[in-house]
Amino acid sequence: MLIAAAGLSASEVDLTRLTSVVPSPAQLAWQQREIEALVHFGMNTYIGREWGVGREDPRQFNPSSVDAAQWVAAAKSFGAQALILVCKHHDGFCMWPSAFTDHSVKNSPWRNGRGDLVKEVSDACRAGGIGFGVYLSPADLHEPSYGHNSAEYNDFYCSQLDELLTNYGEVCQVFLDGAEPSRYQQNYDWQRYYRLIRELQPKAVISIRGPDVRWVGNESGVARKSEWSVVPLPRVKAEHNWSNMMGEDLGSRSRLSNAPDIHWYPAVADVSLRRNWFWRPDTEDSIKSLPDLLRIYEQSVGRNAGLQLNLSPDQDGRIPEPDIQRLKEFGEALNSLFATDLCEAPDTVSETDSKDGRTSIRVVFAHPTPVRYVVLQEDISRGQRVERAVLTATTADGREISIEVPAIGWKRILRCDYEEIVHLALEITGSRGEPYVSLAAY
Ligand code: FUL
Repeated sequence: MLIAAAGLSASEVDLTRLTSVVPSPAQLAWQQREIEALVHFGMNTYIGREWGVGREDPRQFNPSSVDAAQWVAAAKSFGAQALILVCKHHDGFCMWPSAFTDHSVKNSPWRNGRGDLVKEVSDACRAGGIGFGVYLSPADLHEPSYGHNSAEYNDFYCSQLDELLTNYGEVCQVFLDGAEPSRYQQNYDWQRYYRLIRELQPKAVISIRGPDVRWVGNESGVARKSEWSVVPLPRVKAEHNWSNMMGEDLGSRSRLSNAPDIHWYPAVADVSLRRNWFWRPDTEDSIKSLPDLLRIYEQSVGRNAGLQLNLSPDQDGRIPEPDIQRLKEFGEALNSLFATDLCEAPDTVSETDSKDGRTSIRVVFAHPTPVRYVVLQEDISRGQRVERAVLTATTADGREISIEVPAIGWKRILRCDYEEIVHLALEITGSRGEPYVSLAAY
């Protein structure tokens, strides 16, 4: 249910300035996807390292049974709506036959040197009806110009971007990783990269070291308690290289009030299903448990961030069976936990109310009802507005249980685990203008 309340009075800050910052169409589409799969598979899968050094022999890459359709099915089984493929990691080994380097699948025995993983995976994503994204590591330890001749390397990097963004159909995300595995200093021409990406794939978001989606700041899949999508950038836009933001408070009203330049810049939380990003032998015991995955979902998607869950195909090129099983359990759990909104039951009465600048939503159940989750959402096409709210549940025997809600954004999932509830009330006590909020209970 949507509520549109009477306007709240503006205080010391110009609230319209804060609420006028809204997502671009590509950012909105990205946020609506909620869950994405990331896939790390490459030279590192064969050498037992997370970061290769760039001098590996391409002949080591020789999977016997790469199965992109299996990867896409695994991604879909837990609700991922896009798959982001590591096309090149920091070691520079390309998973497509790039014309600009010899360090690629074309010099491996895989498919007799005629393989193109980017093609196989992008085709499989299209066939499976999910988005396809590319991770092209800005750092490249194989390429001689990297860190030695910045201008030359920038040309090289743009040529590779051009290949990936021209030859494989629509791309929904370009993931520009932030790691710097070398002591040499490469001066990346970020503005040139962004211009090229915008020109070739206008619907793609540019994430991590890009202007559209920021890294949440950890690799555990956990967002901040208040995750703001409107944030100040430390320098003027033209100069800023959109570095990661690590502080705890990125977008409170006081942080924004003196900032000259504020942007819609939502967070993505990435995490691997296993301990490592790339497959390693003997790591089956590190596959996250179902309760771990549900907690990660609650603390990422449920805290106004996107979730990117990484899958690690093994040396055969398949995602191992125990991983497949766990992903399926995760997807089934999400489907069943969030299947039916209790507020939609025919005998449930819901109403919204606005008095003295305060907005509330009330839900009265016809019978005492167990409520495991309450899910709040803002209509983010009108910006992120709610700063504070309180959810109060009344039990069948008249007790009241309250939860403080710090921020909402795209989605706030509150884990309640209430047994017998007759009444739920959400009171919005702080907002940057009229709140547009929906409430669902499961
Ligand atoms: C990091 C990289 O260094 C890791 O290897 C991995 O690719 C992760 C997603 O991003 O910065």
